[in-house]
Amino acid sequence: MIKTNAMSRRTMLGAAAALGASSLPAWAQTKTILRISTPAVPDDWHAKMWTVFKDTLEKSAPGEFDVQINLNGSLFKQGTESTAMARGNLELSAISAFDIAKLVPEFSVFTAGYVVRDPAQQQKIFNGPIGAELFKLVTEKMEVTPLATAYLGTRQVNLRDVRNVKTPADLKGVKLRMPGTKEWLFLGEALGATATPLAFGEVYLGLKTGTIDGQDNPLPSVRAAKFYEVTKQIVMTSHLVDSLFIAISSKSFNALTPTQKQKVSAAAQAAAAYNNDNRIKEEAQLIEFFKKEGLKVTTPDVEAFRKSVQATYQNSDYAKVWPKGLLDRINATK
Ligand code: KDO
Repeated sequence: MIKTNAMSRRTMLGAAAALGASSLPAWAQTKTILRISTPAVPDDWHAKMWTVFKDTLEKSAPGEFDVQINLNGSLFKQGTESTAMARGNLELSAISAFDIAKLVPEFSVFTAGYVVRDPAQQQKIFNGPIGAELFKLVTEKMEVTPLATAYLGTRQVNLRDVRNVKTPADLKGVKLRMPGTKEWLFLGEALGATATPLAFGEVYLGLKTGTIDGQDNPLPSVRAAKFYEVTKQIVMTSHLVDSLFIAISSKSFNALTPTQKQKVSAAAQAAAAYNNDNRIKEEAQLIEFFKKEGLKVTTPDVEAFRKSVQATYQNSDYAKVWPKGLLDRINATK
């Protein structure tokens, strides 16, 4: 973890203990830098939530932290944040189930389409015993500590040209952009499309120029990243109730005092709650917005998508590493 002056941590802690942190002379004041990296665009809720994190922490622990927010993937490329945190090159990010599944295969159950039902169930799953068990594995295997679960939204298919899409067969041959890991590409193929890897920051141009035929993202991100300007249709497949886990490098977290740990966790919870409330509210209103913008919003045969996607996952190697009974426990979470 980075400190703003050269004084060693041990000396600082000794001095702080002797004097009480607030009575340290100005020259000895040090702030713990918390660098955040996210591919989120500024206008999306999971970008704005970091300001809530920063403000909450400034209020609860004045002068103790220097929170630095880096949006648009400007500090670390999308998908590289977990490794950066494990190495201690980055303090915080919001990582996906897909990022986690690369190192914790059990977690891939949450990359599968049509597993989590809605945002309320998502919160119950991750704030209950299932979350506790799986986050323990994350901390052990990834050297990052999950602090809160944010709802990224429910993913929908967004196409450049209008198409009659009722079942996965109707997406045959559609070059559907997915983030560039095999777990994401598998989801795109499970939807019936030809999955094409591309970083989030390149999607707008890809849609504009036609190097891809479509992309999938929750409606608030389609609005915030302005994908509606370069697409003509949204197919309401609702294939993934997506999550992002606010996580901190374990090295950084373990260097904090117990009180600081509690304050950082509380700030992460506040950030997630802000994101979740606003995103859920906006998600309910966006269909009208997109229609006004001239997009066709269509509803496919969601049951046909559900059946086909679920079967694809059940017959895959992913399902083989899902802990016995986990899917039943998820389904039983109400
Ligand atoms: C995306 O690239 O489609 C995705 O929605 C994947 C998420 O896991 C997350 O990285 C998100 O992009 C970014 O935060 C940008 O919104």
